[in-house]
Amino acid sequence: MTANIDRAGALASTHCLRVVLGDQLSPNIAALEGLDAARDVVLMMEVAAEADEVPHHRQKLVLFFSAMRHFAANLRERGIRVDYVALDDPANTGSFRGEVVRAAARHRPQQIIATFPGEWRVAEDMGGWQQATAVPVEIREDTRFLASRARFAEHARGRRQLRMEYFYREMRRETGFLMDGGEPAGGAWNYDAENRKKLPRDVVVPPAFAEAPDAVTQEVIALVATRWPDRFGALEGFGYAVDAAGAARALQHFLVHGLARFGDYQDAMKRGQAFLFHAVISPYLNLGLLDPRAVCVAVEAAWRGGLVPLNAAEGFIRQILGWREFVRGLYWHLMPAYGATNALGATRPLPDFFWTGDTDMVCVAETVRQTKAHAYAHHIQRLMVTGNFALLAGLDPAEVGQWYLAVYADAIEWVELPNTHGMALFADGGVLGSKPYAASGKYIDRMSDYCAGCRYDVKETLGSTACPFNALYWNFLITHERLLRPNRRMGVIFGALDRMEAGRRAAIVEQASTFLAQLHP
Ligand code: DLZ
Ligand code: SF4
Repeated sequence: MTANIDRAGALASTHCLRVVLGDQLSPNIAALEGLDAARDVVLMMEVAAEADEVPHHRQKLVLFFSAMRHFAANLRERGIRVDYVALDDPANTGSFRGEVVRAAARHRPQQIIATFPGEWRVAEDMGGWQQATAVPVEIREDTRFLASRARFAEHARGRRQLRMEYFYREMRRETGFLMDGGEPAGGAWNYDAENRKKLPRDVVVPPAFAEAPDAVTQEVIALVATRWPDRFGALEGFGYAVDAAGAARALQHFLVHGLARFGDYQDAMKRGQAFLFHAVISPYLNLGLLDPRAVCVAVEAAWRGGLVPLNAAEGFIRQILGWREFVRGLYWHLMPAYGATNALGATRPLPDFFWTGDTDMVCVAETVRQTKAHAYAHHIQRLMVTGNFALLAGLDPAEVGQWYLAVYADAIEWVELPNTHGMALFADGGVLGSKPYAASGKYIDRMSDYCAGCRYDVKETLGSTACPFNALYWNFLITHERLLRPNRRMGVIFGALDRMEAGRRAAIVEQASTFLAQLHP
């Protein structure tokens, strides 16, 4: 694929160069507002520096590049000139900065217009484009979020702690989603307590959404296979939608097949079932193929139309209107200091099995297997299996963050970092969550069918067949006792630790340290 503009004709005539990044694939993206099709050019660039920033899963690379190519084709169909720099263009410098400079020289625009990006690192880079090109650069606020960065700052002002629940209620009031007059629909703001059911043994799981790759996607798959032959992540079975129409079909599939039971079973895990009742629309939301407002409208309509129960609609809208907006606001409010925190002083390197899946712990092996196969795992697998393991084992938050950013198709740093660094690892010391999400094997056993097929015994804490999560869990509490004991929400658990006999406590510490020592043979 080559840049298909008339270069000679473009010289001296371009009014604005409008930059659209890989996660800005929305027709209403701010940088395109006021576009003059006769004089403006849209710049899109596939660059190696972004593909290699972390070892992104190969399906994620395919998703980004194919979705970018479809977006460009769509703009062209609408008569808009697009200068598209493909990854294998021999002149490609491999970086945003290099490509913006080259494009400025090609088109000699009077102005460059971009939309504020989704990563601190890219925002810093963008801040240097004006100097590098000697062309005025306008960076517009990303209006696709329901709360602007300024709106979040207003929420955060004067608060000692930031909690999703209060922000979420403000957003419900402001947007009117699931509101009946001034009151929350059904009388309660949050039905989380009804979101934690275990799957019945005979549950019938709906068919997974998948679309066969079209010619454009097939070309990108071949490109990625050639360029990254050994990178993490299967290419076979790529089934993501790659444009807005496909993303709309994915949403429809979820509304029909998943949503009604999503509320009940959103925390459940089942071997061999990656998707269960989950929507798997986060990649589309985060690339811009789906609009969060439109998703909330559709989900609320399904409830008001009597198609799904309130706990399903509320649980889903809370993820979009509450959690997604909250973590994005928090990211921009606290970066760059936020990413550098390490409140628990965790320094252990990431074990190889995060990449290979080669471990006897079935819960971890299964989560990594699914991640490799689909560039996807659901929130409880990310939080309570791999995340919980990383927390309990004291894995270095920076390494863990890079892993999450690399392996999930929906991971852009604004969403990945707070979820990993704050929620899963407590590396922020409690800015985002009131206590660490630490759990023993018992939690995993309650929410999944993993333990039944595991060589470890989830009921045992000591001995060679004991579930590693159990000793690691108590060892974690013992290790961080000084920091965590004052937390009133941990009172019950420290009470249990206090009642533990000294000999057992010592044996648990020994068991955990033996296990940790063999993580890096
Ligand atoms: C994740 C990603 C990848 C793999 N490749 C590109 C790319 O080639 N071009 C692009 O514009 N964006 C890419 N992205 C997304 C960026 O790394 C980054 O997350 C966003 O630009 C932040 O807004
Ligand atoms: Fe995971 Fe422990 Fe259950 Fe095995 S027994 S699947 S290691 S929680």
